Amino acid sequence: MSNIIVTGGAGFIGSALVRALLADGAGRVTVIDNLLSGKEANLAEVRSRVDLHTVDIRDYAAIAPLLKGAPAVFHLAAIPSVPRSISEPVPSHEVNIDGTFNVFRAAAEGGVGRVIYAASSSAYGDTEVLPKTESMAPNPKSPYALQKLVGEYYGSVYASCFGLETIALRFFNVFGPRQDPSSPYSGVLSIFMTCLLERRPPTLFGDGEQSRDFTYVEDVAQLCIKASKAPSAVVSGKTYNAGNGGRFTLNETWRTLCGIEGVDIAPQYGPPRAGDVRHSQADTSAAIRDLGHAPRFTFQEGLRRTLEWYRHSVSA
Ligand code: UD2
Repeated sequence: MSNIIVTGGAGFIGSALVRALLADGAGRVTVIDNLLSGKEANLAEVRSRVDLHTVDIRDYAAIAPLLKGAPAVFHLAAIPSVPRSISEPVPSHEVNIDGTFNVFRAAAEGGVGRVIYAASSSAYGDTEVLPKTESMAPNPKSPYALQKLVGEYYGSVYASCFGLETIALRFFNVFGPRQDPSSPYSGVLSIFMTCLLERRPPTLFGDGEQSRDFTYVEDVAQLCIKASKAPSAVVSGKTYNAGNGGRFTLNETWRTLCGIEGVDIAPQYGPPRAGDVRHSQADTSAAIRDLGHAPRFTFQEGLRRTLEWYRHSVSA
């Protein structure tokens, strides 16, 4: 039986994609996840329709038989986080580069239909012009950014040299329900959510005027599915921005959240973070044109939904 595969499918974004695939008509989905940061609980409502394999993408012999003959592999497994790639460069490199190579190699050798690769907006680094378009030269500022870019290049080369259909989507600061707030490497919005609900000030690294194109997780999941269906002649071997197209500073984001909650809590400020990109905003026109990208959630609506999820789901 050949199933659609999601690596990292027990993670915050991966599990949203699994739910979206099942809603889109996939009978079953196979998840490959080492449960390092993913959680089986993220798949609770759909667990009976998911084949979960607790294996690590660093283990080629374990993943190759699972990928064999799959119509599509969504490769989301990774060790994310810019600061984590600086404090723990070895596992970050091994998973994000060696593990990603294993996925492309196993997909090519196993006759996979298409690999949809989760790339990162961090590949751009600091650009002089906003929004950031795919034709700009990448300029990675951290090990994580470089690793994710290498995965894009591998995807492109697997398309041109090995005849594997591939597509890379540069995710732009994805947020939403199930993003784990408990690690020092957690995404900033998951940290904001818990601070707000506990009435604590967040710590903003630097002046808080850095900006991000925060993208709601369900919009990213839908774009992944569209990327799996777009015509190969148009998209294979290419990279597309997977963002919302907006841009909000951390200061204004915290103020917006305080406004939604009806509280007034001044943030604290700390030193700037190494490897941090200053501003990030996606030009989404290529994804709209070639993939039919159509984000449904405004930033404010995404914030409201996410906050409600944390209010009801996170006790600590
Ligand atoms: C990068 C990528 C993003 C994704 C992600 C995966 C960019 C622009 N974005 O996200 O697309 O691949 O990596 O990890 O490179 N911050 C605080 N206080 C905190 C935590 C964070 O001020 O407690 C700041 C942080 O310094 C940064 C912003 O919030 O300026 C966002 O940080 P993040 O770790 O949520 O995500 P980022 O932008 O590194």
